[in-house]
Amino acid sequence: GTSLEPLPLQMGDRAMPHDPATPQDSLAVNSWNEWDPLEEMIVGSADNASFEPTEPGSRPAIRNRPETPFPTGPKSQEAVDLANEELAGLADLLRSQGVTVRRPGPHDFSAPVRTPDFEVENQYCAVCPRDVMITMGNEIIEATMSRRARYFEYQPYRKLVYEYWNSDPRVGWTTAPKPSMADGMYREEFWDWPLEKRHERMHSFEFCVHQDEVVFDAADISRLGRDILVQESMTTNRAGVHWLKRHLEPRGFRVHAVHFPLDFFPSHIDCTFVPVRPGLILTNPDRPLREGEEAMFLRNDWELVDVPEPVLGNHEMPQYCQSSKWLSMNVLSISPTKVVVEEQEKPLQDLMAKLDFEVFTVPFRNVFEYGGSLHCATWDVRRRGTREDYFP
Ligand code: DAV
Repeated sequence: GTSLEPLPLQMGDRAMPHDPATPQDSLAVNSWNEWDPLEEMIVGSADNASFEPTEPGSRPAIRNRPETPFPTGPKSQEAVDLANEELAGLADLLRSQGVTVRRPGPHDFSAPVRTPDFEVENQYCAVCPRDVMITMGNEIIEATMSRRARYFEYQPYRKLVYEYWNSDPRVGWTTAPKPSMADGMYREEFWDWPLEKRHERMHSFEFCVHQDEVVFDAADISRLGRDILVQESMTTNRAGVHWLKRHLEPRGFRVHAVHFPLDFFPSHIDCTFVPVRPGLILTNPDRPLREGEEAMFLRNDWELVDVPEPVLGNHEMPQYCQSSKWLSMNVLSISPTKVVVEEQEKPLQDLMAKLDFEVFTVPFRNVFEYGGSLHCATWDVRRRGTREDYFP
């Protein structure tokens, strides 16, 4: 009978960009890179945020006062309100540019998490959808995440995901396999390595997570059409890169692991290597790409441009912020000609203007203590455009 014949539909056939019968642009979920004209965006929320707990994958510390214990439990209402005001400002700016803005649903981040393998006293926040959610063409992928407090961070986005998924049978939805996050998944001594040891080991790309289980945060991924970059980091291991390769390559993508050996605490690619339009990537002068990995860009005449020194030094960042001063380069593209830069980052604004961008600014420094800036605090669900091959 016909039921035993192989299915004619290949995995990669769903809404493939070069099938003229399928106009991708009209799908509810469609985003193939970091810069195409933005149509629909999720902007994070600081509602019910808590301080990130100390756990094997994370050792939060107060800036300039590492001996003082890091606060625990819910953030103050004042800190939540200040961040929410800036997130609302970004949402307003995007709306003024014709973008549909959606927000995460409510979630009690002060609640503990207990699984068969671990227990953690509270969760974190929904300020940075970028860390957990990613649109890969017409498919939504939920990352495994790398930290216990973030195990259930997909939940505030589920209502939106169901809505997109129900709205169109061509919209894909995949959740990556959840790692155990048991003690054995982590290399706890990583946190105590002296600087010399980090320096010695900088080409081994071994951080606080072992290689046995699949681990990745979505924010270690950068999308350039057919080509997908994945940074090996504290939050993404080689098994994570392999899972992404095996999931995405049958769907017509090419996955490239990338490395920045001088970053001794790498986490998330979007303060390090930031594509802003076809042919142009903003680079971090402190974190050069591993030798050889720039070849695909140079071969295709892409320009790598170092950003200027951030306005704030590392010691001047907000006291509870665990990210580096390079949040300055965490810019958000509205289109290949329009970019949003943090209000006080004048040197970077000037560079972007010189590179022919129309530069928009919003204040965002009260969001920094939640671990991100403009790119981190967003998740693009729809950008007008199709999958292009920029690296033939
Ligand atoms: O350079 O400190 C911060 C990115 C957080 N989402 C950095 C990475």
